[in-house]
Amino acid sequence: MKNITVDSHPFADQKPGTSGLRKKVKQFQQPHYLENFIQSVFNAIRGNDSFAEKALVVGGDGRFYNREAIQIIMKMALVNGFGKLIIGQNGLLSTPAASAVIRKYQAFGGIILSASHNPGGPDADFGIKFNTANGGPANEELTEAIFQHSLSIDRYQMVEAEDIDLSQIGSQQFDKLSVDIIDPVVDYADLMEQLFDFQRIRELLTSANFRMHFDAMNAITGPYAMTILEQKLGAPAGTVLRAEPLPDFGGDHPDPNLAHAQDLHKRLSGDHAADFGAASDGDGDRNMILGANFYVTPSDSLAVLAANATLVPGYKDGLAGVARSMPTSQAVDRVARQLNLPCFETPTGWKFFGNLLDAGKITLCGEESFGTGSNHVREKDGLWAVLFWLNILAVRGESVEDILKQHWDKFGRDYYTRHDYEAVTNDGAELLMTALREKTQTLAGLQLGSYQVESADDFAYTDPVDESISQHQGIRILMRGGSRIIYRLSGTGTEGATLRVYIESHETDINKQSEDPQNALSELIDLASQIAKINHYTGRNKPDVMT
Ligand code: VG1
Ligand code: CO
Repeated sequence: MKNITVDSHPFADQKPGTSGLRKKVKQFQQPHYLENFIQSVFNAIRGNDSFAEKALVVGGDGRFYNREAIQIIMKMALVNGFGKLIIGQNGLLSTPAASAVIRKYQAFGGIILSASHNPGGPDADFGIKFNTANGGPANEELTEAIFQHSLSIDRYQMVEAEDIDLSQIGSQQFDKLSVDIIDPVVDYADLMEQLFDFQRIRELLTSANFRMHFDAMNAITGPYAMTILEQKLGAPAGTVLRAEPLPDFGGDHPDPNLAHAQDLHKRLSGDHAADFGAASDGDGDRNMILGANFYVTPSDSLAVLAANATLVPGYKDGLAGVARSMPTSQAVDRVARQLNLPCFETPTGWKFFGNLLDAGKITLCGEESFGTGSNHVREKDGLWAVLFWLNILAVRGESVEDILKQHWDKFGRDYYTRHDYEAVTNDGAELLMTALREKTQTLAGLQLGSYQVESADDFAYTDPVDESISQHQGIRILMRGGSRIIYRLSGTGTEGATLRVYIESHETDINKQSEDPQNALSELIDLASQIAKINHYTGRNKPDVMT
């Protein structure tokens, strides 16, 4: 084994986005690209004295290039002074499990290899992110420091050595570095068992009149769902669909929405529909919830979990507070108001919940993008949300649809949709946002069709814990009565730009709560494209994806 220092040169594009650095696999495979980024991470976190004593957790969602990347990271960690690595068997760890493992073993932090819901394979996407000791994504200050290091890096260090075999659980020594290979599921499954009433969920899942399906989308949650749902909770064999993690996710997008989970959707449709359906994404942090012939928006899901939290053992004493990302619908705000709980509105991206969770200001939080989580880890957690729902269903003994309808009856329904315009030109997208930003100054008070603009701005967030400020987090057009139109550009894409338009409106009339959201929101949808001149700037006259 020989230590080497490799001369390198900076790449200008290693700025982490909403959730780490995401690029095409081909880009990561260029000489020095991955190594530069890892060295930049190590350079940014060096100086912390626990570097050598504490462990670094490493794992990923199993996508193409996961194995190669882990070997490189190990060889770099050794020379960079780490004393111990904790690695999921075969290099696998879901994002929420990585967070749980970092916390449980009081690790220094972790490196998660994933591009989440983006497709995988030699021509698709790869990603890396660094999580800190609380188990959560690095904050903006740290990701910026990593980026700055990447702009000036001229060398990195590693050993020349054979690859390590990651297939056997146990400890081994890699020169001075001890490497613990752990079962990727056990610690996570234990944590779930502490939070939820497994006995009651087991009764539900084994009863003759309840049927569920979970679509793991050929991604990382397969082994977790098999262990927890089928083995521990007794769900019938075949409950988990597409359970084997594949490096290319079977060629599909591991993105839990109706378009990408068609088989699941079919099983939840029609006269013979199953009672409950759920899916998770590539790295296991997202969730989609379905009832028989019924789709639950992620924003509503968060609100229902908050309203029913005390039915679940892990939350039986109530919630400290809740938070949602700015574009997420205001459904949870209504629950918070009723329960007299603090409710926070953060920018998009899980990293913004970290301080609120660490400070004990919130217990539950979520995003419209199929993300829900709590203070049990510092990432959003797909299977956790599924178990939360199952626990509620087991206690209430009602259907998903009935639970939602009662919820809307009590709080009103927040009609909600997100329209994505994918892979538009960067220039067009930037011009559109710049023009909108200017326009916000003239919109207040205007009557637009049946809506009157109350205020418009570019969302800025001051973190209530450390008072750091994050600007330019999305254009908000707020109407009288609470309807909203929001625009922002995605920070996770790898091709051109993606414009996201979020549209919502509150309906308290119980007789008007069963419409298709696209119809209920049609006037606002039209307004949204006129105000931003979407066709003019992007050349598109309809979105690529509507959720
Ligand atoms: C998207 C979602 C955001 C989420 C992020 C990471 O970001 O909108 O809510 O936190 O993905 O999720 P963007 O910048 O593309 O809108 V995941 O499951 O990719 O870790
Ligand atoms: Co994800």
